[in-house]
Amino acid sequence: MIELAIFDLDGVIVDTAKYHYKAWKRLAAELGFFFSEEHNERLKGVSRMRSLEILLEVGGIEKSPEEKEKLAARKNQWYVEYITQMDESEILPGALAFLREAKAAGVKIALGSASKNARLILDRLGLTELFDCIIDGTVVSKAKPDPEVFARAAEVLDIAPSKCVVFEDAFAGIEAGRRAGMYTVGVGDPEILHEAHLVIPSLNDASFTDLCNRLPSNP
Ligand code: B16
Ligand code: MG
Repeated sequence: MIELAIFDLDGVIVDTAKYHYKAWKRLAAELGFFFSEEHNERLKGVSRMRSLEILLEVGGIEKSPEEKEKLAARKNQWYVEYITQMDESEILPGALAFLREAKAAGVKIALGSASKNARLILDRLGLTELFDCIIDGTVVSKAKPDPEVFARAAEVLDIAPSKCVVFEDAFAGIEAGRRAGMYTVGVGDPEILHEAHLVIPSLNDASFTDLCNRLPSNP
């Protein structure tokens, strides 16, 4: 019986990847090279600093740790400007109904995101109140596929990992959920998310109760 549903943010509830891309592309342009959408795929679910390192690798550029901090801060300043303009209309189709259904089923809801801007995004989307617990990049030190972000949510709400289900769009996130000893539902491409217990294309038209009934008897 599931008692806690943990949701990744970017790619599951909202598509902030386009704003991350806009800001990273702008930074690459300042550094004198083009950063393609294909390159950007490698940044999904990855921490801010690791994302910058990948970007610099693509551009064949080396920077000192101090310069990297400055560049990451610069990118984040633009990114925050973009996401501050967001509103409820950017919640991905079906996500709100799905969250409400889970809540109505008596299940606790947590956020498990790598983003340090997660609270700002949830506020802009008007979703903060729905969450019983928010674990984001400001409180965890180890990035997915480390299970820390999901394990922490279960710990805070005092729920056994075997009673938790994680909703994730990134391969590393599914691995993190499995390593935490939880059920995992991949949201997106089944070829990428094949390690998940179940995969759905999006939260649109999905039923939380139905998905829970389809999970195996042990995670
Ligand atoms: P920030 P998630 C992740 O969010 C994004 O997928 C990833 O592209 C981003 O680099 C990371 O958050 C850190 O974001 O720069 O805002 O701290 O998918 O874990 O919700
Ligand atoms: Mg994600």
